[in-house]
Amino acid sequence: MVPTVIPTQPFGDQRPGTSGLRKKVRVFQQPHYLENFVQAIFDTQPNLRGAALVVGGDGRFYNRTAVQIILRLAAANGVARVLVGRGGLLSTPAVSCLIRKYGTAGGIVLSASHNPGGPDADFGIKFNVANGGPAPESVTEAIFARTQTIDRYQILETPDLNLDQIGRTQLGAMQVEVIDPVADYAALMESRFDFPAIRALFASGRFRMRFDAMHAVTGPYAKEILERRLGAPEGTVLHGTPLEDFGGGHPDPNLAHAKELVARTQGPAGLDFAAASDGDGDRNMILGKDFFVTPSDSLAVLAANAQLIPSYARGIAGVARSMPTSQAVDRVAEQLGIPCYETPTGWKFFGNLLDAGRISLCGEESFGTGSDHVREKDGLWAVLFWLNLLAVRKQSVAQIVRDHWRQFGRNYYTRHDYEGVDADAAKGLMDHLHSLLPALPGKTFGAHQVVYADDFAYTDPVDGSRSTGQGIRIGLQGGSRLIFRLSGTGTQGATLRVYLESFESDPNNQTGETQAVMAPLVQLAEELAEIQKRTGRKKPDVIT
Ligand code: VG1
Ligand code: CO
Repeated sequence: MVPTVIPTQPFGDQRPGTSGLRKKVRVFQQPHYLENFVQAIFDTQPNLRGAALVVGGDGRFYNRTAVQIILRLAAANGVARVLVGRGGLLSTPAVSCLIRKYGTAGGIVLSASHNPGGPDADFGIKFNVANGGPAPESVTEAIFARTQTIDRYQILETPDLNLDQIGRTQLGAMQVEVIDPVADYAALMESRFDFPAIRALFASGRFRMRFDAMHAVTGPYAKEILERRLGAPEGTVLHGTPLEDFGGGHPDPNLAHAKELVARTQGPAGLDFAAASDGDGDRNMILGKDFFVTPSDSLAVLAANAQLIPSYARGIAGVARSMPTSQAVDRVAEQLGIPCYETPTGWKFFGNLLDAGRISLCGEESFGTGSDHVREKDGLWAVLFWLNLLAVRKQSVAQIVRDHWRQFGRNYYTRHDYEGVDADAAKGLMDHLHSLLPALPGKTFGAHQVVYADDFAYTDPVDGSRSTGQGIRIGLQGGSRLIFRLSGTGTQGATLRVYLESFESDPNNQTGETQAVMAPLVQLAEELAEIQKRTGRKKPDVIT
């Protein structure tokens, strides 16, 4: 079958952000828009010719259409074989698992993660490389550069394939294999954790949990792993059917968007454990009875307890956290005598460290936790880690975290997001902060003395690549920090993220209410950044 060559013109706006190219569905629906971006991948990654590729997405609106288009482009560009999840579904960590297990040259993930789905909502596409992780900046920049000059793409003009039936078909010379999206991933999880111990926890009948899949991709994964393989009662998984619009909700597992789940953990009849994941299954939220575990604390607790888990019985090599993530894990690393790396926001920066064996666990404050088992953050993996921990330690979530604070100190932490801010105002605010930086060190604001103030830059210790302009970092005496960054995943205006962290080593002062404890730092952030004056916003849209 001879590919058709279609003339096209560049779209100016195809630069991938923190996690791939994210735009409104309507933008992706423009003629040639998706085709251009995918052709740019093939044009810049010649190793995909004759190779295998994994393709799948989180099931949101436009997922099915996009998968069909990508298959036709892949066939026309000489890809030999594509593994695609049934119904076009694959969670982000499952894509990573499949790329690694079957040694494919890469994968294409279709998702806008935690952003809403539907014809008027968001869509996204991300290219992952052969290690299973998001493409490094050098690759995403090359793809972007190609989108700026592209003048044609190649496609097969064929009818849609049936993606709902497992099995092999041909598309021109390319083989398409529709696979069970869950099986390989579930087997990987079973190999990493003590499933018999978790099964016994459920069988005891004294442990009550719910997992909220938020009508996104993790429903089928959680049902298979929690309810079938681990014997949790049917109904443990809530909102387990993936829907194109996520049931109208916001598939973002945090205190603001998973209110219903949080409520189920509260009061005398509250659940012992609850968890949720996001649109594409790479995020996690962990709740205990009357207790919320901040993602930063979760990473620290997992690192401190890793040896209780079969896959880490012999210890962990090192840890990494994104810059805005709290420093809780730093002190665990210090005590364990292992390295701790601080990377820019986005999972792609963990890839080299994981590949080089320098770290075993890593995480982000944005509900992302993961390890060397794949090269993406992994929501269900984190939930299973906690379940394994609860089964072994036989304590509640709250007891485990409070013990941790007593031993290592508590990092109070909060993130304030201002969404859909005028882009120029946001840029002005960051420029203003920038201009303050040189004079800040040594200055005192109320009880706070500034120790350092910089614009975070990172040199990858493995390949020496450098990333600059990764967010404003202001360190205060005593370990508190203020961080300001603009989001790289939004699809409308700018989103300002203000990250605040305050350290408390005294066990008698570790039970404060987070927002109350943080009030002075919130005020300092306002004073320095002039948020109200510059954005017109009196308060953040989302507090996590
Ligand atoms: C956000 C988070 C970041 C995360 C990224 C992708 O980016 O802050 O930590 O890696 O989303 O997550 P930003 O640039 O909007 O702050 V997901 O679940 O898309 O893959
Ligand atoms: Co996600």
